[in-house]
Amino acid sequence: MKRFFCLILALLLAVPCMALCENAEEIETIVTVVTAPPQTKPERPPCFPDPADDYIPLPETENLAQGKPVLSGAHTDVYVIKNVNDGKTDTYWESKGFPAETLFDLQGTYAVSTVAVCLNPSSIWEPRIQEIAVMVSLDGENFTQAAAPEKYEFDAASGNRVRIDFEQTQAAFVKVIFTLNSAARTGGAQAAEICIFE
Ligand SMILES: [Ca+2]
Repeated sequence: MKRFFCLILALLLAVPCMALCENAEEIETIVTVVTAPPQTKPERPPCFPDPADDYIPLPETENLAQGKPVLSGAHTDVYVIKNVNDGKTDTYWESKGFPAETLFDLQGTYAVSTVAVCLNPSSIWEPRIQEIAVMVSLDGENFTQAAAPEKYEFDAASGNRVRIDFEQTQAAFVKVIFTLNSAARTGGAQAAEICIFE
């Protein structure tokens, strides 16, 4: 009798196992292994154009402003000056009123020729105009004008960035001076990043 129950138990266990084995064989016969082509960098299909293709291009040389000492006057709310050269466009500086100056110590003398002012490239930042000038100095006390005040248009379609090119000049200190921001709901200048290039 004991042998009979053992036989029944063995059959009960064997039947599902056989069914699984059969399924496993079936699955094995329909799986096709596809090997992905070699890819060493992110690639975008042609049907998905990159919005950054329409951004105002910036020099590919080192951004001399990033991480360097920078000073400004009063800021609005939590939008402190250290946000202006931390390398991130999702953090920004906002002055309290005008004129608003940022003063960069480049910690060395460079032949600078371009300043870029960037806002967050997201389209939730509506188009605006800011008036900006650039002054340079070798000693941090005596400044000369490199770029006269001019109105620049920020638009998400072109990356919410502007580029100020001027005659190449030796500078150890750079002032970027804001005198207007047309955006509603703000009483000061705004910049997510200010970049300085040779
Ligand atoms: Ca930033």
